[in-house]
Amino acid sequence: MENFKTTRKNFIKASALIGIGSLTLGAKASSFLSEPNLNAPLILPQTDGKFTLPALPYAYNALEPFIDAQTMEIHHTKHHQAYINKLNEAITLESTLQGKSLEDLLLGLSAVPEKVRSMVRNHGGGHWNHSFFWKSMKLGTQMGTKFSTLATSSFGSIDQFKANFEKVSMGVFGSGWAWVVLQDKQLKIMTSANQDNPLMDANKDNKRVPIILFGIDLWEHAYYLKHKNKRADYVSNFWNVVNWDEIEILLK
Ligand code: MN3
Repeated sequence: MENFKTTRKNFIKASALIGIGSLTLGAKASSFLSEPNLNAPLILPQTDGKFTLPALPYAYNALEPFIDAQTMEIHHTKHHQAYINKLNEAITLESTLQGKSLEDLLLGLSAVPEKVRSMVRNHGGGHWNHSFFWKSMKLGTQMGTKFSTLATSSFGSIDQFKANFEKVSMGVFGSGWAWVVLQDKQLKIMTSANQDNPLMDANKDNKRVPIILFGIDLWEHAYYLKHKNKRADYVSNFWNVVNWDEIEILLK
């Protein structure tokens, strides 16, 4: 297992560019990015042609009582590992993918050869989303001023922001994610089905790539052992485990 590698420096650069409203990625959709992208908050590289399971930055019981240790352990060692295994199968099947970071693969998804594209989408998305999700959680942090200022200007108040996020999360049908992103100097709430995420093909047509601040896994495997069918309880409890310190770093 290897540790997370963040692109803090790149992120600072991206945030500065967003600040003057001019961030677009120049990469062509038809080819993979040749440079690290400016605004992925997490870069997951291959090691010897394989992606590997990142260590959790805390113990399995670190998010108790809001997310239980058994859920965390199964989620990390079984579900997350399974996405990585399938993603590595895709890399084996298509040698042009070897050596690419996961962000490059996802940002240029439509350029991934078709025979493995859905594998990269589903399992590469699964690897990225879970790696980012683990980093987005920590017990006992407080919302910082950068985020609260943005939430107030974007949604009217913190309570309105939270209510919106919970409503959107409850509205995701089946399995998927809800995301909080910074785009055009505004906080936005986005959703994605399955293991899709806002990075996928975000460099296509020079679209402005949203900066992902955090997301919530809305698959039943993320909450069923503790909350059973009550997604609302899981979502309302999620505020207790958001890693606000990390979000302030992403907003610097
Ligand atoms: Mn999951």
